Amino acid sequence: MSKKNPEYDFKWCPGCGDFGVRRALEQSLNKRIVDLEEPIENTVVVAGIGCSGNLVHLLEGVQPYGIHGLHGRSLPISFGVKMSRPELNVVVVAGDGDFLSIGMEHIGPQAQRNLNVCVVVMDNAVYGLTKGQSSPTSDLGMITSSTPYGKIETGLNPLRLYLTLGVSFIASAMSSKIKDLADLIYRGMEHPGFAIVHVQSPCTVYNDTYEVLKGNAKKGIAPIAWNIPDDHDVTNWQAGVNLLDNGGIPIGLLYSSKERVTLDDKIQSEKLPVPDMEKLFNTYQV
Ligand SMILES: Cc1ncc(C[n+]2csc(CCOP(=O)(O)OP(=O)(O)O)c2C)c(N)n1
Ligand code: SF4
Repeated sequence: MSKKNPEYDFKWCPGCGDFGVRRALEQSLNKRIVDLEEPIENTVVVAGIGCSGNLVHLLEGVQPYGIHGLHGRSLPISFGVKMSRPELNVVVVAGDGDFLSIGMEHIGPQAQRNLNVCVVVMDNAVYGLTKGQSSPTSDLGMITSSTPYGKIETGLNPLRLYLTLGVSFIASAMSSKIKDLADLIYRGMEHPGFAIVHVQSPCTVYNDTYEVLKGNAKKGIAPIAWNIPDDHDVTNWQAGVNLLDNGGIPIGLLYSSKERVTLDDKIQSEKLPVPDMEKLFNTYQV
């Protein structure tokens, strides 16, 4: 399982932001091996379906375990892994369509449980794999293959959503800033509880946002991404909300709270009994 599948020949398009996310994840996993002396087999990467989810097959170097599951169901699968093997380091990789559209219903419950996994969302504001349909994070009026007259819904702000749902670690990053992204993913994996690292990862075929994100002085385009100031209090939920009111895309650690107990710890401390499966089966069989 922790070997590459030679028959899976998917390739990302040149310039796809997901290349940077892959490199950053590899760096953060390698850092765990060195710093924590943790074998790579202790990590499981659970992937959704999309160009983004294909990352699980494209990791280079040492191979963690990987599960390429169902579209929108990366969180329930990671929940299952964590419940059976709580000691594992579980990383979810998903696209904005996968995580915020069909998979949206799972974010709230896992945030409430404070499931101890780290989610890396690759946001390109389209459905890349299925040829560029609009996604929840596509902007109002955006022309895509599914919105030829312009998208009629406003674009979702995922960072505001995560704060509202009670996610206990929220970071925002760009795929092109690999070192910073690797650091945030590392911290997300270290965080005791539900961590999301939301990455701007442009799709060079259907929605190339590199210039919009970084700006272009020669063309008079101001960047929409800006760095979260060093003095931002990451433990202050309201400060996080206020920061988002500035608009654009803040980059860095937005919120981190270790106050709430994680689901794994809760189960351990309450010493929940293992269910008597035979009794359950006899009770519920028809
Ligand atoms: C249940 C189900 N519905 C729809 C699909 C088709 N499908 C595959 S990937 C995808 C969207 C991918 O978009 P996103 O999650 O944003 O990832 P990206 O390809 O942009 O990285 C869809 C709709 C599917 N595989 N399974
Ligand atoms: S279609 Fe877009 S998201 Fe998919 S691999 Fe190509 S550039 Fe990347």
